Amino acid sequence: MSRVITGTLVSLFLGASAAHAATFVTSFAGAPDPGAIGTVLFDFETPVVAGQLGHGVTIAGEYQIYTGDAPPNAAAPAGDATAYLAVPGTSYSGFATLDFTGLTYGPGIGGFDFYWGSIDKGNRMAIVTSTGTYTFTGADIIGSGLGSTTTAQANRRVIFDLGPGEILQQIRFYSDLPAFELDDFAVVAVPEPSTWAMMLVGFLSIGSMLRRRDSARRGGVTMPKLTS
Ligand SMILES: [Ca+2]
Ligand SMILES: [Ca+2]
Repeated sequence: MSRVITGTLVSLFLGASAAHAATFVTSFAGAPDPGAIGTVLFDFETPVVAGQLGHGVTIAGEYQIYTGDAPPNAAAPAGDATAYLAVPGTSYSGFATLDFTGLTYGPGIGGFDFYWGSIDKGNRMAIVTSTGTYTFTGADIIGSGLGSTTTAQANRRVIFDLGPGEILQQIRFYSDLPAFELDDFAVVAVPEPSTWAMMLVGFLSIGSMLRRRDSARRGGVTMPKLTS
């Protein structure tokens, strides 16, 4: 099964069953990036002007966009030769905030994923949503190999899911060590009501068809005649 389908199913499953909380779902080994699950909104190839990342999302705080290694401030995510985001980018520690409150993308975000380079113990993220603030550290994602700039273990595509009706407001990226590096931030759209309605109609049609078939089969059976 393709990762995209798996990711969608994971998202649908969690969306239907999880509590209203941002959740770390899973991650895939990188070096290079195994590829986005959702639609890439930010690849950081376009210069950021006045904090505008695109799609109504802004970035503020301490960050730099680099291409390639930038010692001692940042290292390119393994296998990534393109521009990427580094926090803080020019100092030892700091944070940057992505603000999604002005998001203009589609029907809303049901989950998101990105390629996280050289996952460090000093890396932390806070996901601020309509239901609360949820924090994750590099150690929550991988148990060992922290900070490696080359291994598949420490360079991963990480996937987060939002609960039903939960609205993403901000993601804050922190680093107490240089640095928090990421690229190709992607989102999975919340299924539109019309999509759910079509799926429901489909299920009901199949159910109805099976009931009719079952009924016809029972009606068509010749019962053995009882003779006295
Ligand atoms: Ca890029
Ligand atoms: Ca790092």
